[in-house]
This record gives sequence, structure tokens and C-alpha cells, in this order.
Amino acid sequence: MSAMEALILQLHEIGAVKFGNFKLKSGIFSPVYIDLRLIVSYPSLLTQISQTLISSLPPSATFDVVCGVPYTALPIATVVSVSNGIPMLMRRKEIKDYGTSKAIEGIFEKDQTCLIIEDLVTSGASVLETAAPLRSVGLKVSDAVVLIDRQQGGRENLAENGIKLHSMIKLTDMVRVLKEKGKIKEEDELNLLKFLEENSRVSVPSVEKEKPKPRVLGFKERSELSKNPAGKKLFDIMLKKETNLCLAADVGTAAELLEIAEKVGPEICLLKTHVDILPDFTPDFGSKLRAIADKHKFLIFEDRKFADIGNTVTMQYEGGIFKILEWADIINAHIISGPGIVEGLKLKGMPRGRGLLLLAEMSSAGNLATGDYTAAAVKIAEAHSDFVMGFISVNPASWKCGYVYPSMIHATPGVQMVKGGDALGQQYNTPHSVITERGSDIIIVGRGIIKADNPAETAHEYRVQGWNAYLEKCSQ
Ligand code: 5BU
Repeated sequence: MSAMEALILQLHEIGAVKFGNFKLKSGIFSPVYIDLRLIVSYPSLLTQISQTLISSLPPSATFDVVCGVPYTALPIATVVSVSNGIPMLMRRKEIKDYGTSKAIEGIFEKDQTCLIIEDLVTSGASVLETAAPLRSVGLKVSDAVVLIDRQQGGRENLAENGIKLHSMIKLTDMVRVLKEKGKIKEEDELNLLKFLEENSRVSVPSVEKEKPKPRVLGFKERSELSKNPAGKKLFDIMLKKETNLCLAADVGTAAELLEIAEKVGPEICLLKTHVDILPDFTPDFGSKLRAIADKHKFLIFEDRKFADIGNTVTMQYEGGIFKILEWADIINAHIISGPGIVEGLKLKGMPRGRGLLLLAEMSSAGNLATGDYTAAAVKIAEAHSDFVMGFISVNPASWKCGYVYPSMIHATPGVQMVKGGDALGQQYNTPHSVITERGSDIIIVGRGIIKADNPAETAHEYRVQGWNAYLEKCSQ
């Protein structure tokens, strides 16, 4: 008895192949049903299948990594990987909308070739669903190997997409062997042959083909969607002034700050302050800065990073020496203390038309605002979208696919003309990368401008780069 015949008999014996009248996923009735999920309960069978799969491949099918089609083929691919020392990749069926949001897990290099492993092929749609994300991360996919080919068009559909299908067992072979060994009746074999004749080409369902990309909404449409007055105002200023540049005015004194605000004002949509670093802060600082902001049409963002419980932040926001509520259009907050912080700040800020940016991510190396923490910030923002106008973020594209929250503004610190960092953990990305690749809206630039010989001129360069990147994104 050949190895293939022995395998067919074993599959029949464990009940992985059944004859009768079964409704398939596609809605059609089939005289045979194959359920290979059972093989995980038979380790020696699983090993045998995995070994035969690889040894049945022709020498022309070369590859660097393997990837199983989720879920049934995952254990098969794992055994192939482990017993042959071939690295494996995993394709996520459900992509997380937080953390790294990767569709393909595992380590690989661009242009490496990936062999797809599948348990059963009908139309080939599942193989294509796995090939698409592999190809989109730069891997080559030219071959797929399958335990059973139902001979219903999968081979042809895959060939049309540049994938050669190698099958260990064809359904007709399986039925012939089972008939010869007396496991099924002649009637079963005839029924199956008739079924295959009538269903020789199952097409790939159109919903499984590539979906169109969502359109990028411009600031005008997004302003209409924003539920926060400061958020709306900021969208409108960006559009009118054609700038998505925020200056982080981290200068030594209040006098210098007012001076740079006056010089750089025409280039920016937003000016970010850290008032607690100004030794010459006086109660009239707010009104002086406000006058410059109104003159040059930008908003003021105090980067206070509130972090306490709701009751305390109401006092910190309104009171003390700085009286931030009086003059800052926008503030930001950590969510470490829970949603109460937003409720506290909202109590004071909402009646004044202020807006809040939640810290969903940070730019510094090793920061902890990632994964579940970022997702929690999004949840809190959704629950308070009348006051939360957006996020401080670094890589929003990785935690939300496309523009799920177009009403929210994403402002990104850690921006300079060249990628790099400082000696204390700050990490820089370029304006273009922040706006296009990372999917942000506003570039926050500090030392890149204030340490320049001519801050106004340099601010202009950042403004042009940031705005051109926004236009490029909209035209995609
Ligand atoms: P820089 O000089 O461009 O590195 O200044 C960045 C500014 O943004 C500075 O005021 C920081 O306090 C601020 N910042 C940041 O760098 N990273 C963050 O994650 C957050 C704020 Br939140």
C-alpha cells in the first residue's frame, strides 16, 4: 500500500472524510464533507501529513519561510516548520486596531519567498486571503501546498493569481482508493464524480477580493464632524492658513516666548507652551499671548499633561499661579487615572469652549503608552467626544486602520527635518513621514525651530513640508 493510500484510509478512519449530503459554506450541497480540524487529536497523523506535504513538493518550489492559512492549517505549518527547521510566519485573521496592528507576525526580509500551507482547497479564496497580506509586506508567494484538493477550480483561480498549487491528495484519488478498499459504496463514488462534474469551478467570492481603500477626508469635512468647538476652530485655521505646524515654544523666559510667538505666528496653527518653565511668568502672560494668537490666528495649547484624579485637576486647570483655563484653548492629559480626569477637566473647560487632547502615545524611547493603554485612550475619547478633540499620537496609523476617527485631530511631537533623537530619549521623525506614513495631522516642532539661526524662516520650511505632506495624503 502506498503512503498516500495509507493516509487516505487513516483520514477516513478518524472520521475526517464523510459521505452523505452536506451543505457547504458556499450554499451548494456536496456528497462529501472533509473536516481536517480533527487531525490535531492524532499527533502521529499530523506529523505524517506534515512530512509528506514537504517531500511531495517538486524541486522548483523553493522558499525561505512557511505560512499556514488560519486556522486548520496552522498546526500543519507549525509541524512542518519545527521538523524541517524552516522559519514560520503567522497571518492574523483579525487585525488588532491597537498595538502594532500587524497582519503578518514573525521575522522576514523583503523579497523572501513564502510557501503557503493549506489543509483543503475548494475555490482557493482562503489561500488568496493569506497571500495578499504576505505580498503587501514585500514577501513573494509563488507556491501553495495543500493536503486535499477538492478539484473545484482552486488550482485555476490560484494560477490566475500567480500561485502554483501542489496537492497531496485529489478528491477523485481519495474516492477511488476508498472504493477500492471497500470503505464506500460504488454509489458514493458515482455521486461524487457527478457532483465534481457539475461544480468544477467555484469562483472566488467577490467580497474576498481586495476592498477599496477608504477615502482620506480633508480638514473641511473633518471640521464638520468635530463635536468640539476648539477642534473645529483648529481644523478651520489649518485650512485657512494652510499650515499644520505647531510650534513647541520651549524657550527660557516668558519674554522670549512672546517674542518668538510674534515672529513665528504667521506660520503656525498652534503654539504649544510649558508655562511652568518660565521664570518670569506674570499674571498678564496669558492675555499678552492671547493678543498675539488672535492677531496671527493660531490657537494656544498648554502642554500641562494633567494626570491626577478628576477633583484635583479641576483646581490645577483653573487655579494656582498659571490659571491655564483663562488663556489656553487646548490642554492635554494622561489617562493613567481613568476617565474621571476627563470629566473633571470637562467640567471647567466645556463652558469655555476649550478642547482636550488625550495622550494616546508618546514620542520618547521606552514610553509605556502603547497597546492596551492607547486603546483605552481611544475608548475614553469616544465617550467624551464633545470635549476630547483629539490625541497626542506618534503612529496613529498603527492603531486604527484608515480614518476611523476623522473628527479627532492627531498631533505628533518628536519632529525634525532628519530622523534621529536627543541624548535623553526623544525620538524624531520627519514631517513627511509623520503626516503620510504615520497618518497624523499636526507636526509639533520645538528645537528644530527655536534653536535654528532664523526661527521664522525655519518654521516656514517646516510649514511647507507639513502642508505638502497633507496635500499629498489627500490626493492619494
Ligand atoms: P522638541 O524640541 O521638538 O524635541 O520638543 C518636543 C516638545 O513636545 C516638547 O515640548 C515636549 O515636552 C513635547 N512632547 C514630546 O516631545 N513628546 C511627547 O510624547 C509629548 C510631548 Br506628549
